[in-house]
Amino acid sequence: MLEPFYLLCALFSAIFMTCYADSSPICAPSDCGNEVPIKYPFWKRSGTVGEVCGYPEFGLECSKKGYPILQLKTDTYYVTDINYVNHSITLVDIDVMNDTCPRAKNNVSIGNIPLSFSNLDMNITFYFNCSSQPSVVGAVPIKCLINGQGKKSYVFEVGTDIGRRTWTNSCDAEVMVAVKHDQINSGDLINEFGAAMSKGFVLDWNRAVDCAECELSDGYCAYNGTTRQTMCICKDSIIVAESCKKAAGNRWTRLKKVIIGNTSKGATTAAVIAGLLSICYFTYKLPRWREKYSFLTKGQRNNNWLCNAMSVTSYAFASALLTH
Ligand SMILES: *[C@@H]1O[C@H](CO)[C@@H](O)[C@H](O)[C@H]1NC(C)=O
Ligand SMILES: *[C@@H]1O[C@H](CO)[C@@H](O)[C@H](O)[C@H]1NC(C)=O
Ligand SMILES: *[C@@H]1O[C@H](CO)[C@@H](O)[C@H](O)[C@H]1NC(C)=O
Ligand SMILES: *[C@@H]1O[C@H](CO)[C@@H](O)[C@H](O)[C@H]1NC(C)=O
Ligand SMILES: *[C@@H]1O[C@H](CO)[C@@H](O)[C@H](O)[C@H]1NC(C)=O
Ligand SMILES: *[C@@H]1O[C@H](CO)[C@@H](O)[C@H](O)[C@H]1NC(C)=O
Ligand SMILES: CC(=O)N[C@H]1CO[C@H](CO)[C@@H](O)[C@@H]1O
Repeated sequence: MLEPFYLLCALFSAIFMTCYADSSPICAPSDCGNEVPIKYPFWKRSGTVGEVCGYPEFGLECSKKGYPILQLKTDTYYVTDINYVNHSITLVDIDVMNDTCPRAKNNVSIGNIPLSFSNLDMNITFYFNCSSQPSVVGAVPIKCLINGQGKKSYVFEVGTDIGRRTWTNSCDAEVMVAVKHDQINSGDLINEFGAAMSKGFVLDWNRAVDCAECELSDGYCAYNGTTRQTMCICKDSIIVAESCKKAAGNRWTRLKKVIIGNTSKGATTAAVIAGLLSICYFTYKLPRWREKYSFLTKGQRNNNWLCNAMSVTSYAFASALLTH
């Protein structure tokens, strides 16, 4: 008496995992332990081997404190927010977070990846350890950065550093960083830059050129870590080269991938067969249950060629088993 029930339970989970799953498990959301969700097109680097679901450059490491970390061309940043509605991420330079008098080391630079500065940002330029005081009216040194030899440092909103060449010549280093302009409320940059840098800046992400066709066909862009080739993962976990719309051909290669998936071949195949058996059991042996659970077999069966075909072919097999 218990046996059919075991069977049915196993079956139902199996069906949902194979036929009715609406996204690939390798595109599953993740996080680093804090409240920043990591979802497509971002992905978590740790523990990822082989295929990657997302944009190659959008892989995030996890810090010990639970922040996702993004490596840009010139520096490393904590990701403190990812806005999946507006397609923007907030980054804070790892070296400056919670530092009241931070000393930026590197120019901010995005490099050749599908990110761009948000219009929430402004750029500020630091001139560090200036030996002579350039003769610019109103230039006030940053108090907390005056060093032992009396060298002074200055900060300006980019474009307001009058006499730039003078500064460049008399200072040891020039560094430009981005902050959010709403963090510089009173225009008092000298006192507010520390807090502003701890709040970071915002980048918008754009659709990766290589991924356009895939995403427009409702797929997830992915790439093969070994060959570095882009691929497209469709909603039913099937992997195609470019577009899910073009994938109508070679059904059988795709079917093979669904069944074998990422689990062991034997177990999955067994689960699939079990799942199909349970469909048959419900549909043909228990009319009352069939009515109750008709939502399982009606719409979805019709719009999923794969499951539909598999159920039908296995019906003969199943009824043979059940009538014995
Ligand atoms: C997206 O941006 C708009 C305009 O900048 C803003 O009003 C909205 O709140 C943002 N959405 C979210 C979810 O942050
Ligand atoms: C910065 O300070 C905030 C608030 O105190 C804290 O939650 C966060 O973990 C700190 N970040 C780092 C990197 O220390
Ligand atoms: C930052 O960029 C400026 C000019 O764009 C350059 O002169 C300076 O050396 C750079 N600073 C660092 C730390 O690379
Ligand atoms: C800040 O600098 C970057 C890189 O030079 C530039 O692309 C961006 O447009 C600048 N942002 C503003 C608000 O000027
Ligand atoms: C500026 O001076 C401070 C203190 O002497 C030193 O730690 C720092 O490395 C100097 N910065 C540059 C860019 O030379
Ligand atoms: C990724 O590339 C390797 C090496 O060519 C290949 O063996 C593997 O099957 C590829 N993975 C996918 C999902 O195409
Ligand atoms: C058979 C196979 O490739 N199994 C892998 C499935 O994915 C996990 C991680 O998500 C790997 O640890 C397995 O090796």
